[in-house]
Amino acid sequence: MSAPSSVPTVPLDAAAVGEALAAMRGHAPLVQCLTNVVVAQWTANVLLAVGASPSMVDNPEEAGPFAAVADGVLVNLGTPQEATVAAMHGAVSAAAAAGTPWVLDPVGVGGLAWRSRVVVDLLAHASPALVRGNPSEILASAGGGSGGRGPESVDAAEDALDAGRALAREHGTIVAVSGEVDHLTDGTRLVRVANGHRWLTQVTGGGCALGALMAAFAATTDDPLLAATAATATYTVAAEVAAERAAGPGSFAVALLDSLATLNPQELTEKVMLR
Ligand code: ATP
Ligand code: TZP
Ligand code: MG
Ligand code: MG
Repeated sequence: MSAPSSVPTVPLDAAAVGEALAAMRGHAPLVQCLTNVVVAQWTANVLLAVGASPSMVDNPEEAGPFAAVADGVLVNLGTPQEATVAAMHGAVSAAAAAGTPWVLDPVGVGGLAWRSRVVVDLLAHASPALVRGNPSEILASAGGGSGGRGPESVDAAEDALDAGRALAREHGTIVAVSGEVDHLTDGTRLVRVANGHRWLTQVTGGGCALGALMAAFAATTDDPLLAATAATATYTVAAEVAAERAAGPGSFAVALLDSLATLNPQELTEKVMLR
């Protein structure tokens, strides 16, 4: 399968964010997810709803060959086993060789020693297009902080920003720090996305599915900072629309799939709050 052609690099503004959504839907990128067992189904549903094509190929025999034909790859460390870590290295090798963007979500690093070494090894293996995590995970990935509370952050996004910039520069990547306001940086430029809803924190995989969306947008957008911004904007604006129709986290999760499917580029451009 040939990789989808990318949209040209465009200035980072609200109109470019809407155009990136249209381009991503136009290509329906094949996104390989090596993700955790908690969020796999939710992640696949989010990708399908938004118009991408998920495939959870995460065993050591098939992960490399599949990454060679996928359009984007997600590596999420939420529930790592030795076999899936071997599969991650195979996928990262093949993605790097093919020039396919891969996204690292270092779930739970810092507080847990073995997966923290896995992150160091993966980052040494090849540079991801994007690293996406909560503030504690970004601090730990840059070699600092005290670790989160399992997959949850104990730090604020602003406090992880310097670490995020350093990590972005060291690996030539984009770093996305989640929170009430998402902070996205390439080590120089900074974009803040102020959309979202607190119910995203009460649906498991609220952050993990965003990493998969970033892989989808990175597959079809030349500028990875724009890809990260458009993925975040799509997810968080859809969350705001969904929250208007929902009574709590359960009905919100269902409504979020509906609003991801119906969100159009013009509405995204009108509602995104870039700071
Ligand atoms: P954690 O691992 O701590 O759950 P995460 O990075 O996996 O964090 P969240 O911090 O829950 O995921 O972020 C997922 C999305 O939810 C982000 O894009 C963010 O915009 C949104 N979000 C998080 N907290 C809030 C909040 N208090 N208000 C509005 N939106 C929020
Ligand atoms: N345990 C290991 S991974 C995981 C849990 C609960 C899911 C974390 O999802 P998110 O998106 O970081 O909130
Ligand atoms: Mg969360
Ligand atoms: Mg998380």
